[in-house]
Amino acid sequence: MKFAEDFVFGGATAAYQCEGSTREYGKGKVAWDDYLEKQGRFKADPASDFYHKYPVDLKLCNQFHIGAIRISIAWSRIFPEGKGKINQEGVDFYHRVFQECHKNGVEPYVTLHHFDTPDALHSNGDFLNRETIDAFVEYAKFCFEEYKDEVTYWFTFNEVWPIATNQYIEGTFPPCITYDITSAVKSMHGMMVAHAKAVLEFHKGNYKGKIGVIHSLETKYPLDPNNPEDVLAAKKEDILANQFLLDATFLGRYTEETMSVIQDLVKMNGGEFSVDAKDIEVMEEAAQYNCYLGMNHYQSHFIKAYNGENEIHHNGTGEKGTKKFKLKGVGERVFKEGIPTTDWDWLIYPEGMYDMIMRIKNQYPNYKAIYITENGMGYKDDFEDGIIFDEPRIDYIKQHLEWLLKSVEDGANVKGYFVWSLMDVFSWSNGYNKRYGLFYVDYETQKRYPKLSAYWYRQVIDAKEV
Ligand code: BGP
Repeated sequence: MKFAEDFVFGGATAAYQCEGSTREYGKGKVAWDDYLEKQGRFKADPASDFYHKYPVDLKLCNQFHIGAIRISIAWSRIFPEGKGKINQEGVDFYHRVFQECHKNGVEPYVTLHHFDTPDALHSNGDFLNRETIDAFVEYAKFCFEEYKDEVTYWFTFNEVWPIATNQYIEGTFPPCITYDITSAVKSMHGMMVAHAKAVLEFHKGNYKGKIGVIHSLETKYPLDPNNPEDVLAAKKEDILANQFLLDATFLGRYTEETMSVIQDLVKMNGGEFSVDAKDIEVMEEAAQYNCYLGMNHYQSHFIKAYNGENEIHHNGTGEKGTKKFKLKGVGERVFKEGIPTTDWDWLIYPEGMYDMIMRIKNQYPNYKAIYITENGMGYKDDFEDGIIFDEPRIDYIKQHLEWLLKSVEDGANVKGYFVWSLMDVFSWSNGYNKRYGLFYVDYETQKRYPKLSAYWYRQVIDAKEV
């Protein structure tokens, strides 16, 4: 089977991971700035210096027939304090980037929030604070209007669950809180209300473009499907990480099943969670105006029941086999024989992507369209005289594209696929040895080198088959 003529092949990036110039040209502070400095492992400057190198990266897209790029706008470049005063230099920068995209025949798919709430709002509770929701909506409105002639495809948030879990459960993103399921749930709800309000503004503004949200969706399988305890553990993790957000996105409310699991988890955590009827009104109204879902997918999980103490270890160095994830009363993620992993212990199981696409199609038939907005493989690329043989990455992407095609064959409306990442970029909790790019970045010289995967991807794009 071939890809449709209008299937979109892209490469993905995010502002903080590629731009560099984190405190230059009027950009306001984000929580990461201080956090990374204190941690002292690595910095986000100059990263891939996209702030200056974007013409080079967009030319590479053009040369390699990559027709779309995911870019995020750094909120604090536009509103350094999160709201109020506008930084014209930041506004102009994105105009230049979008114009360069179009000059190269590359369609920009633009995310408004990719892990980088301005520090002024982040330090005040981020999306646990209603003030952040209001500020986000103002920022979104500003961007819709300002870039309406240059941007057609919008996403509000990138990965609501990873923000919540990394900030409040796993503690790998600032403010680095651990095992606080209640705050994770509340912040997800806050972001989904912000998403809904932004979608309604977009609709009201009658813009010609399209809008949606991006979720990281990982399929949760019981380790032993015949063990009811494992089945329940997988169900709980799925509801917490996936279904809560899919309900909010497509139904605009949380089903009874979702709420009962969420309430149990929150209670076990010693917290409380209630939903304002006004939020539901807004979310329900907005649910019909999502034009598509962005789905990031890297891995699936096999879960077994776990009631011991919390124990999470993030493998942020690439030392294979060091990752641990045991969440009390939810479950333990385990390796499964026969399923390969990356050096960072991410399970390579492309069938999981297919299962998730089909689940959305069946459970939320109003989903309209899906774009795989991120998929790719973190790998310690060998660089020998400018030649990078990244066969494992090619194999990873190939398998995922094959399963994607199978989902299309089985009736799912999947419109596009973005490799994470276009070029090598900074990785939030891993730094620079975890590379994902189609293009290798020599961080010393900022020179780009196409990897074998870039040549392979071009062939797929040209042939429209994998
Ligand atoms: C997603 C994020 C990206 C990117 C990617 C790879 O969760 O949207 O920003 O970083 O994952 O993750 P990592 O860099 O942690 O390996």
